[in-house]
Amino acid sequence: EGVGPQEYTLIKMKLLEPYSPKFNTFGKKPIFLVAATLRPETMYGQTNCWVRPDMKYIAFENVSGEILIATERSARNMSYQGFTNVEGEVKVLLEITGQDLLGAALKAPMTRYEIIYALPMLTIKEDKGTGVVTSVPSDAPDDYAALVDLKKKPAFREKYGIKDEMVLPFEPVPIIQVPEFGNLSAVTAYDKLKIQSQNDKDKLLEAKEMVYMKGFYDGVMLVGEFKGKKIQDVKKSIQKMLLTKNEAVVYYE
Ligand code: A2H
Repeated sequence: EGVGPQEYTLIKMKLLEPYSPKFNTFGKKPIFLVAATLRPETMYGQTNCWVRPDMKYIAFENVSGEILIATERSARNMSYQGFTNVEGEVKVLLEITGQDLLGAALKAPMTRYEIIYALPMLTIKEDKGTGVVTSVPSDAPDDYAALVDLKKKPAFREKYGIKDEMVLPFEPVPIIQVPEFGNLSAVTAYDKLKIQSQNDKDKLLEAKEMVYMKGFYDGVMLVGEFKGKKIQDVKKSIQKMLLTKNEAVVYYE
């Protein structure tokens, strides 16, 4: 990481009704989980959203009257970036844990899956992004590892009250072709390194290093408006598309 602030794209994942009773106090205001990503061009491949069950999240209102859910730390940062009515001020409307969000049904931009679900990822860091992570198992080894953990361990699903239908129908979607890695880079790297679970830290780091540079410089879009184009040439355009449609916002930290 460099010396300057890191730019993230915050993807707005809309909470679908019926809401859990905890969210009843917000009336008709739309509610979004906001996920920080460095890879807006991969949003075509979202299969679910990740939250950490034991982590604290808050709900607060932005300048447009929308309710956003993220960590309090990130909400404070957002309040200095024009997200809230008063600079530096976050009015905490609700405190919840990741556990409370598990199984929530969401509508996310660009993905072919009409509804996706909030699922548990145990390796989410508290001091990065919003604490909400969007899952693209085709291209992110961490996401693929966590999805496989849920798919192959019924006890893990049960522990967190995750229903089969929130996990089993969701498969990695081929969205980017990378030379030597095919159209599901994260899956290729996961298999090659024989990764066992989301806790396989060193191998996951290695997997990420294997695919990222190559993906960025030689990856080609297989889907969407920029099909056939190189990632480095379309990343910004895809981000812009999301921003224009109000499906994402820029966030720095
Ligand atoms: B990325 P960096 Cl397809 N804890 O988005 C753990 N991971 C987090 C996080 C947190 N609190 N907040 C964000 N992230 C993830 C897509 C993606 C990402 C792809 C490929 C690689 C990739 C889909 N998940 O990240 O430390 C988010 O996952 C590679 C590192 O700031 C975010 O982008 O570099 C990335 O890590 C930000 O990590």
